Amino acid sequence: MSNIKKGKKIFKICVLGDNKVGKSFFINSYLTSVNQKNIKIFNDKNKIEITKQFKNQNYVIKITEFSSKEEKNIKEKLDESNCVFIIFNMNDRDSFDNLFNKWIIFLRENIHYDRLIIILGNYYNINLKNKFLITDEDEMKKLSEISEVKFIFYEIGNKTKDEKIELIDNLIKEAEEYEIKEGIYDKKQKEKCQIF
Ligand SMILES: Nc1nc2c(ncn2[C@@H]2O[C@H](COP(=O)(O)OP(=O)(O)O)[C@@H](O)[C@H]2O)c(=O)[nH]1
Ligand SMILES: [Mg+2]
Repeated sequence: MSNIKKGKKIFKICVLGDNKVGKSFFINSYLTSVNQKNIKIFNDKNKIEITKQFKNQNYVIKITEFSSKEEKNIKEKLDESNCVFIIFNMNDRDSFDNLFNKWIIFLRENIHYDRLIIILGNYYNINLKNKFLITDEDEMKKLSEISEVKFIFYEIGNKTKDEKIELIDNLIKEAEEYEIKEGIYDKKQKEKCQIF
C-alpha cells in the first residue's frame, strides 16, 4: 500500500440523459463499490459525492445527474466537469433521437465538447429484450463524424454491475489522460489563477 499517491484528487462527472434511461441505476451500481460511509447524497438527490481509492489514487468523485437541459446549474456544472456521460436507451427511438437533437447539440452550443464525452447505451426492459437494438457501434461512429462532436460509445445494457464499476474507474483514468493530452488541465489552472 506504500505506493499510494498522497492527497485526494477531485473528479467531477456530469451525467446527462432523458428521464428513465437509467442514469440513477447506473450511478447506483458504482456506489456499491464503496462503503456506505464514503458516500454523501445531497438533498436534491441528483448530486452524489464518493470517496474512493483505486489505481493507487484517492479520489473524491462528484457526480451530478441532469434529465433536462433547462435544469438550473447545468451549465455551471458542465463548465466544472472533467467528463460528461450521456446515457440513452437503445430500445427507445426517442431517446436515440434526443442524443443528437437535444444533448449533443446542447453540448456543442455551449462549447463543452472539449471534455471527454462518453455515450452509454443502456437497455434493461425485460419485455424488450428480444427487440432489435436501434443502433450499433458503426452508426454511433457516423453520428460522431456528422455531429463533429468527438465521443466514445459503450453499450452498458449488456454489462454486469462489476463490469459497470470497472468501466467507470477506467473512464475516469481515460478522462484524466485526455485532459492532459488536450491541455485542458493547464487551461483550467490558468482560468483559476486569473485576477480581474
Ligand atoms: N434491471 C435494470 N433496471 C434498470 C436499469 N436501468 C434502469 N432501470 C430501471 O428503470 C427505471 C428508471 O431508471 P432510473 O435509473 O431511475 O432512470 P433515470 O431517470 O435516467 O435516472 C428504474 O425503475 C430502474 O430501476 C438497468 O440497467 N437494469
Ligand atoms: Mg435519476
